[in-house]
Amino acid sequence: MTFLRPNFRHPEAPINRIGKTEKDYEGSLSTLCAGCGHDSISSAIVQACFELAIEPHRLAKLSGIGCSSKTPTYFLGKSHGFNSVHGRMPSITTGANLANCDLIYLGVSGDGDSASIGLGQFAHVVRRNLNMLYVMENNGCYGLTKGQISATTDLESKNKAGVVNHFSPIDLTNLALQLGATFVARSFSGDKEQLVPLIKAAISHRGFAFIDVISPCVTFNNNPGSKKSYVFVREHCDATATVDYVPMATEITTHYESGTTQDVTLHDGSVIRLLKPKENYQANSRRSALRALKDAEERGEILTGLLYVDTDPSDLHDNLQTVPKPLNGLNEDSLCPGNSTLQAINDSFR
Ligand SMILES: Cc1ncc(C[n+]2csc(CCOP(=O)(O)OP(=O)(O)O)c2C)c(N)n1
Ligand code: SF4
Repeated sequence: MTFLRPNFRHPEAPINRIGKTEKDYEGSLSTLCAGCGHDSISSAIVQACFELAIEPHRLAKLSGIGCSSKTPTYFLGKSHGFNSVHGRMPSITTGANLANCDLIYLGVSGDGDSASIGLGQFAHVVRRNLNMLYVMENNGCYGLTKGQISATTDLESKNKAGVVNHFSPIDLTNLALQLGATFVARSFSGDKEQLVPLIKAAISHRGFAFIDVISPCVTFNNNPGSKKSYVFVREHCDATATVDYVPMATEITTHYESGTTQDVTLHDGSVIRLLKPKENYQANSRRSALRALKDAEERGEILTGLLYVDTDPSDLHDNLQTVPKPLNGLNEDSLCPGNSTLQAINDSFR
């Protein structure tokens, strides 16, 4: 069996602004179970990066351990990659980002990786507002270790082995909002139309962007009684709005009836367009997002879409006032301030 993709390219495959086809954003052939939601997320990441015309060498993908954390092998084969230790993706990304602020950071994790062993790391990367996209591929179980219940398994949800969960789940979108996350969204692996614009907007956001993607595990948690099965999620999704992403410097030509859209302009000039937003939903209000999540939970629904965005946040580099250059690009002149400067610093302490 080979895990390499054939090199054939359709001669008329669409080409993006930098002359690349979607193929240039693919990775190795997936070894996940056929039908696994995680593969659909990889495909949405490929499409989003192709459409954003990202230079593959400008992106670094990082992950922890799990079926979800294996997926960076299956997309962006020409980008930088680091598969770390279970639950430790946030600290590895923090180190990489501080060393090189010029790359786009894309972290992939699972619900086990993020909400159990990695919960402490998750909390701190959120409050530091690290400039990254954090995708949690949420199947409500530990897929890689054969389907045990996880911390995001819904109350009274039953897995394939017949085990019913009696513990309160942890909702990481809710937690991220409370900890000060500056971009929070939820989506479903089976809804590429919603997921692709959310990924594009999250990559364009300067600061910590979190997307909780419900991603059914077909092997261990797709049975009747599971609240993370394809059928259950499809029947219980309720979106804050339909999302469209308009890149910077693109003329907005489509017109909608007034009151049916809400535009959110990000710091780089790109626009997240919310079509038919729910009544009174304000994507720039943390309070509105938390209330909407609680209301949806009480109705037994899963709230998806863009939940919250802060369009002008300060990220970790702003707060630490770091040099606006990758550390390996600093030369002796910038690293060594010279005797007179050192003398002045020493004198200031006398
Ligand atoms: C320190 C440590 N503890 C436990 C494990 C075993 N382990 C591997 S993956 C995993 C959980 C995976 O679940 P999740 O993050 O939800 O990913 P999924 O496989 O469901 O995509 C566990 C407990 C490990 N690899 N390392
Ligand atoms: S075990 Fe579940 S999560 Fe892992 S690859 Fe198979 S379907 Fe996906």
